[in-house]
Amino acid sequence: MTKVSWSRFMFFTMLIFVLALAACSNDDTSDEASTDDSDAVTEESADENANESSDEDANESAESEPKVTEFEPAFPEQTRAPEVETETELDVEVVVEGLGVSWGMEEFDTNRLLVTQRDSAELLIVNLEDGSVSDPIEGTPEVNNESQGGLLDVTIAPDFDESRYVFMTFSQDIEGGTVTAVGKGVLSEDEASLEDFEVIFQATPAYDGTLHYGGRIIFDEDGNLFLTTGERSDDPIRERAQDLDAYLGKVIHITQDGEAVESNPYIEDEDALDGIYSYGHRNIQGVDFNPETGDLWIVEFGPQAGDELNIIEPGSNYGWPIVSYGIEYSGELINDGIAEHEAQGFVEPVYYWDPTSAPSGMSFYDNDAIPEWENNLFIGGLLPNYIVRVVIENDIIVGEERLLTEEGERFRDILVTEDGALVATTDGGKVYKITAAGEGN
Ligand SMILES: [Ca+2]
Repeated sequence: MTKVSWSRFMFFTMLIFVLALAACSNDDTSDEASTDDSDAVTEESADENANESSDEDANESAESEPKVTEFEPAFPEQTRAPEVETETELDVEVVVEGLGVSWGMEEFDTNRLLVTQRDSAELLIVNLEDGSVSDPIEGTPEVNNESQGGLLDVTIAPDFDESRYVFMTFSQDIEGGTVTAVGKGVLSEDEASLEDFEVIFQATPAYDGTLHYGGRIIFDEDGNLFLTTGERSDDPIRERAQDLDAYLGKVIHITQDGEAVESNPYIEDEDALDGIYSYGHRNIQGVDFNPETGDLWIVEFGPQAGDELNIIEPGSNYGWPIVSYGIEYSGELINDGIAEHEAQGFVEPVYYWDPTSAPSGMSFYDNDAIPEWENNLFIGGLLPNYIVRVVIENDIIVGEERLLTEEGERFRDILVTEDGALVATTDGGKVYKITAAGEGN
């Protein structure tokens, strides 16, 4: 054997060794993440990974965990923004504990919140000043409360002071399975019941599953509702996120009677559903208007990694499940394993998380009580358990912070009160109130 061929032999031996190592590490990843396709399992997997750390990842981003995927962002600020830290001293108060999964809330009267209970389908009134909780309000709808279903979001009509209309979303049993539904009722003067509750919209088609209902609602300045849905998770139903004849995986724009808004992008298209506003979404559980630009922002729970923050444009396609910055829970690539959106004709997310931030409800801080927070975005994280604070300049994410990381709570919904308190509800049944120190009461 000549010297040259011996070195070639060694080269190929080493190559095989390295490839074998790479294959093993991929297998480790898929073993940890496999077994089921529910978010609960993803979240557990994220937890298992939480104790690993990587020196090569030690940078200035708020994310200290290694990436799950090998994807690169489309632009540098699209992920892992520099870490920022709140300088204002904060009071963090648990106002209420002992509730169930508190999925949605709305401040309907100064420092008094309507709070939904996902599993028991109860609607409660929480008083932020004295910590009192009302008896369940009568007249809430029947729900399917299996797995991720139940009573979801709640909001009030823009003219609530006169009409007393309360709008709620929930998962509803209908023929063929379950749907995300929107209903409304009138809150009685004694606040003890919702009267004349009626369903105004169902995000059809029904599907025989209990995952990915989306379910956030928010009013626009014209008094119409934006509703977010999920794509029902399973393969192949999730592909319906791309179809304009299904309300799955969509942002939907409807009137208070559940009719499509006249200016909707597909109102003239006979093959598309009139209520659709944007499509190609996975499971949108957070929505708010950016107070600086007036744009509608949403956060969608990704697969394994690939949670996205998106600015919603009417008639646009956000790519799921064709492209994603995440991977399957099994560790396999999604579709053709393409992450970049724009080159494929889809809207790039403003920002994404790898590994997951498990995003749920969100709210912009449209208040000046904590000046350094003004116009920042706060997002509840389910697991990892923290509240994400995002600093935005010209629609670019320039900073990220994780708050309440030591509480061990799954943060389900976020709200900013008229007084500027940041309120967070949790799956563990707590209501947190965060204020500048000394200004809580
Ligand atoms: Ca996307």
